[in-house]
Amino acid sequence: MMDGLTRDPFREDVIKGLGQPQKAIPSRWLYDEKGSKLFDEITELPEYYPTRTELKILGDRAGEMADAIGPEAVIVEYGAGSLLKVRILLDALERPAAFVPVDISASHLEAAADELTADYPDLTIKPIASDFMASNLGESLPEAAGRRAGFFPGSTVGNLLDAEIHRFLSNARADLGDGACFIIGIDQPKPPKILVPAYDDAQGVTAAFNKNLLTRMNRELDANFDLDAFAHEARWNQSDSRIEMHLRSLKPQTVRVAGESFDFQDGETIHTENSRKIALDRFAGMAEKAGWSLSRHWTDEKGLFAVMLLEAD
Ligand code: AVI
Repeated sequence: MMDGLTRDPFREDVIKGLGQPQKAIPSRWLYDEKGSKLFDEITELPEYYPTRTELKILGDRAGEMADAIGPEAVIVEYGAGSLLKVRILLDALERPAAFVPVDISASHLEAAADELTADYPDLTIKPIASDFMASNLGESLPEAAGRRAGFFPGSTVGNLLDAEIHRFLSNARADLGDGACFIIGIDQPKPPKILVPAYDDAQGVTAAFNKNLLTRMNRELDANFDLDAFAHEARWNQSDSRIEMHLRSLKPQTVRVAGESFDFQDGETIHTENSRKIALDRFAGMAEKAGWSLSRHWTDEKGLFAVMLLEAD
């Protein structure tokens, strides 16, 4: 519970978001401890193809990625999540000099660093506890003979807005410096008959992940959401090339959150996440504006997912 003087960004985002004509809460609030566990479960679902497809691309093509990056590189992983992915890259690289995981959770980072140290005794590991959207990492990065390579797998870039992608890529360009490259995994546009089940699975794990936001508001913001009065919804928005997650009110109702009241009509939704599927040419344009060129990409047989290589201009 926050005192009246401490800023609570969760409360601020929720109160502002529920006051908009289309109620919306930024997707980063989906990831409390329970939410992060549920997301891990999602990555193993039969319908959720992105994680296993990206892992397969990395497994098959890490040698080519390592050749493109070159020897004695400093690898900077943004939002360092699954170490599984960076290990595939590290194993293929020639004498990687340093690994810099950047993550907001200090405890997550510590555990990650400990695990890696045991397996890569010659690698300098320098965790940075920071929001991956923050800038000014440059001075904290270790020096090395090779170049700096950003690594941002998982298609998390698809959860950001245009302006956020621009800020993120521009910051990374400034931090990684001239001569850097950047490896980014991005889910690709495809028919809704594949996309919708990936975000509305038969076992209901994605529904639980989405509804956990209501539980979190009940717990942390003294809200009184009735979980049975909202339904999970995954919608394909063709014009914006994105899957949207919503929580749909199943009846007219009033909910109290952090001392304020919010009315819901029957069928009204809270928009909780965008998962954009950004095609190669579109992403190339975004990268260009932030000082990067798309130099090549690797994909799977069906073109479901793409791992892109950007080079600093
Ligand atoms: C983390 N992110 C890339 C996931 C995605 O596919 O957009 C989050 C997610 N939401 C529902 N399922 C998975």
